[in-house]
Amino acid sequence: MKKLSVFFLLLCAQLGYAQQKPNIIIIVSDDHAFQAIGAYGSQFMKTPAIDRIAREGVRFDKGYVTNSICGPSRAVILTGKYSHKNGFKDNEHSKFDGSQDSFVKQLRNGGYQTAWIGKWHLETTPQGFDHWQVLPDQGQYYNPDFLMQDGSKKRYEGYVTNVVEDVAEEWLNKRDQSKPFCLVIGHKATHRVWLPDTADMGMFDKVTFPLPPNFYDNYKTREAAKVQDMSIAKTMLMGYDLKMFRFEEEADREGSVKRMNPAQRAKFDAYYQPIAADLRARNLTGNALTEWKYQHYMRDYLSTAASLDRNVGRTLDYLDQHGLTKNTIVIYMSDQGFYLGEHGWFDKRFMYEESFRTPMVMRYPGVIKPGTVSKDFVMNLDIAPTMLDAAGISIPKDVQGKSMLPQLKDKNKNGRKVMFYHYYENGEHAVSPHFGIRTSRYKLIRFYKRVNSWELFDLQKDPGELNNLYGVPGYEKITAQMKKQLNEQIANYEDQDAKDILASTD
Ligand code: SGN
Ligand code: CA
Repeated sequence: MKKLSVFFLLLCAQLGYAQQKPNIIIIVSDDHAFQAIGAYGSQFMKTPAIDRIAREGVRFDKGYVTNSICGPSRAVILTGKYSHKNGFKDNEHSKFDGSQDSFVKQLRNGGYQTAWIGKWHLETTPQGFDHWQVLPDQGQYYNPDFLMQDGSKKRYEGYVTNVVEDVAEEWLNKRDQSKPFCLVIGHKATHRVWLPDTADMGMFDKVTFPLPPNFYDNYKTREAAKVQDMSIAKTMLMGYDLKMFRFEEEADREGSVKRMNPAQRAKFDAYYQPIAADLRARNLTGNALTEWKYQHYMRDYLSTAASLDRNVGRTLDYLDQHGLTKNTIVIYMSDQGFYLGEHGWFDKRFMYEESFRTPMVMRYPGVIKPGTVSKDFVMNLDIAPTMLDAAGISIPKDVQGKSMLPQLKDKNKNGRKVMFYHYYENGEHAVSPHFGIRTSRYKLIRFYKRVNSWELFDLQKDPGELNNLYGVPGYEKITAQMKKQLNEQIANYEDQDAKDILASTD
């Protein structure tokens, strides 16, 4: 009898649990490299909060984006459609058409309470949310302004990553508790100019970081890589990026510094001024200067990431403290990957692994087994359908991504075999537009507009993507196979631009 009633209770709990729709929190950071995340094997720093999500859920080792840049990636996350379908192709000319469908609108129609807080960066203001409060454009690290839903602007005192988390928790506190919720938390960190919280300045000063093996890439055989303008040596600025000002006059002119209150500014000066003085005294040039820039870049970048992880931890703590952990899906991801000196670069955009791939971890108690490591190809394109699937809402036919849940629930189910990528912007950082595909072993890229060329890589033999095999004797067969698959992908996703480019040239 006793046994029976325990069984009955368990059954009821199970049924009740199954009927309740899961809450959803998606944390989207900016330019956060997987090379800087403990769960991804980082040697550089610890990220206990992101690692906790991975440990209690799944770490996607092959998470990718369809177009490696901020606004376009967010538009893909929202719509589950490629840039040519959702209309937001690049950061320079696109404006997001908020009247189109999004997974958040679908969730809202399905009874969810929805909010987007923090970095948004889609030019038009959000549509279809119960609540939003977003940073204008890229936002500011110190004392950020927010665009409010009523059209006003509100300035918050403090460091942006903490403030975004504060605002997100404020919304969680006042939400309607009778409904499930979907909250997107958009972080500015770790975007250029990698300005850390004053509390974290200097935390990596004692560390000397190893140079990536391809730091001194000569870009031989890769024309587009040669003409880019995103190198640590040439593009990274001493003042703007690395805060090596002549403090008396220059720092006051810099927007990000000018905003600081006197207490913040005093800490900023106390940290950066002696470093700038020391650097001046050393008179470095050539590779010595480039390597100094790399070390200083890494210190700023990782210190900025420390606050990001701490605030992800605050979100997880909030869920624990409010009894929400069990019934809330948590996703942590970046809008794309980032170069931490690989190929001599910072920034993103290229279809090479460091920027094409993005960190992505997900916790879904009761559905995803803790400690799962996924090696399936998944993309930011899949977030929208996955969330609809989790909420039991049917996925609209025109959504191009696929729910990740079937393969997470059943090891025998596989995801896609080929990934299609298309990057459009042809401006800042001089990265030529390109599209291409990646299979488990090979990558084929077609550059156009700025540079007209093909690249083929054997990722098994050349994971650093240094050796372009396109046109190399012996690779005809694989090239033909890859081109065939590229055409299939283009047809499948109905990318007319890519189709026209291939039709008009070889
Ligand atoms: C700014 C940055 C670029 C960066 C783009 C895109 N320049 O233009 O370095 O690549 O944003 O960033 S900056 O001088 O303003 O920092 S993204 O976040 O939208 O992808
Ligand atoms: Ca970005």
